[in-house]
Amino acid sequence: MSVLRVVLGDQLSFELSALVDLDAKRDVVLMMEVVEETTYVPHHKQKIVLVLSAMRHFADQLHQRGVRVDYVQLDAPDNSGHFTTEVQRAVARNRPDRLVVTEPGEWRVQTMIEGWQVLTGVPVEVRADDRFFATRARFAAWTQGRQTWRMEHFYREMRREHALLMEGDRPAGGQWNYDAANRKRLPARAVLPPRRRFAPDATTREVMALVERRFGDHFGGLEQFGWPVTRADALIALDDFIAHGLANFGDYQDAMKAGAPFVFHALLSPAINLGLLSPREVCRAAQAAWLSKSAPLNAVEGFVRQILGWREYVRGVYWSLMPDYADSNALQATRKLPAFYWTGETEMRCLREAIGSTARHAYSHHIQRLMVTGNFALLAGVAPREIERWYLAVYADAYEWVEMPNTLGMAVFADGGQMASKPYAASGAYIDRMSDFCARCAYDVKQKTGPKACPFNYLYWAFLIRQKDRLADNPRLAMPYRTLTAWPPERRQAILAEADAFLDQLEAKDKLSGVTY
Ligand code: FAD
Ligand code: DLZ
Ligand code: SF4
Repeated sequence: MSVLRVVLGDQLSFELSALVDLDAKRDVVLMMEVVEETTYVPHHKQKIVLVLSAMRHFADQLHQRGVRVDYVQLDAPDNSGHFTTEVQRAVARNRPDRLVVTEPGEWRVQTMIEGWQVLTGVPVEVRADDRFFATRARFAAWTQGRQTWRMEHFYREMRREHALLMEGDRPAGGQWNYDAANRKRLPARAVLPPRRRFAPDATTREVMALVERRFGDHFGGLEQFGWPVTRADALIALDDFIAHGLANFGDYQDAMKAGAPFVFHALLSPAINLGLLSPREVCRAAQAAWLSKSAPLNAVEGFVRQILGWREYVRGVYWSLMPDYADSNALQATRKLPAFYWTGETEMRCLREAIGSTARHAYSHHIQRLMVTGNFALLAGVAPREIERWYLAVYADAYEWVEMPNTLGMAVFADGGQMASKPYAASGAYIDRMSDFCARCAYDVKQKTGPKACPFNYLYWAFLIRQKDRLADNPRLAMPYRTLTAWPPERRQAILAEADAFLDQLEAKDKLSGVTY
């Protein structure tokens, strides 16, 4: 009985459910580099290099363990370019009795796998992805009978279930959540830790050349590539973060600083999402740092919440609500994505910084994604699908199961409140409070209207005015709507006109420049 075990590009874990009962004498592992995956969105060049290089290293390590790997390289002469046709070809080559695969991270790929049995004539077994703390079924059970699916409630169950940061049945330190302590602005003289980056080895350099040759017109640069592409390097990156970043992670989690895109963040999502690190070992390493008193509880709880809470929760939301979720547009937003998301050419310094680090590193941290690029798309009324495809393309850690709920649910409120209790809409004052961007911006964050006024200011109020029918009843927005009601109608009209003029001018400029992807 020989089994063909399919390992997808983000399933690079030796403990993968599709590999647990592998028989090295009889079985074959199939790995496929296919152009369909490298181009279904115009991925940042670093993301393609990361995935392909990590796949090649993983295949080498399987070889070293005596496993037979049928590896299809992107430039192989007969490569058909699609998962399904490559699986058909591999079945013809290897003549297996069965196919085994771990459930994929994207709906799109799941629908492909559903066709494999009929197309190949070989039985296909799809196994749960037990690298996550919660299976899809566990999340679905949690949603039963609940009107709202708040992350915090799910997170508490996960803490209990996985005994992380617990003292018996009580949360460590007596509180479940220390978020209130985690919103400090970075002091001007704060010393940021140097970050452990990894120089490309021969395999990565080979993939870089391939990517420049085949995808040279894709977004972003390769010069700063420093992501770990093996488990060994990913473990070094984890140790480095625990030793030098974690202690301050909590305090400065929301802080932004020009020229310092990483602040105290972990930079671990690319490795975790590929499978090089397990979320369990990352959370345990953080807990151990707290137990050994090398990091305070507000930092460790804040960090564990991102992984045990948010990461698991967004995956649950994705699989519970797909495929309809992808078309969510509760706020009826229709604008095209401004071209500066691809070029970084804007006078708005906060956006220039966030998009610049995205281009250089295929990374920006959560608050830059949520409160700068996401907030602008929300306030400008960019069509959810446009901004969603952008996030999926530009970040090294982006896969639909995690990116889509973060974008549609958190950043642009396209799901109408399934995830967030209110839109994360903010004026320039928030960005000014949490960063040093505004001090040297062409716009003035203190001015509310006029040619020098920070666009986030009038866009924020125009957004609330336009969305009044949908949002005014939200108790968490009672205060700004009370403010708006007190304004004379002419003031509201003037704000709307100014916001429209700004956005129309942006659109007109984009039409002239013709930048598209
Ligand atoms: P840290 O801030 O140090 O956090 C530690 C870990 O927690 C991360 O490595 C990640 O595994 C997890 N985490 C933190 N926040 C989230 C979250 N909201 N959802 C899921 N996991 C989280 N994350 C992705 O992994 N892939 C994406 O495609 C992605 N797209 C996003 C799009 C938008 C619009 C927003 C607002 C957020 C998105 N995130 C995404 C979540 C978050 O921004 C990244 O996980 C984080 O910035 C990764 O950097 P880090 O490893 O330094 O994380
Ligand atoms: C992201 C990506 C890229 C760029 N290329 C490949 C590839 O050539 N082969 C592969 O197996 N996986 C790739 N991936 C990751 C897949 O897109 C990912 O496995 C699916 O989106 C399912 O989550
Ligand atoms: Fe961004 Fe406005 Fe600050 Fe400029 S002034 S950096 S546009 S928030």
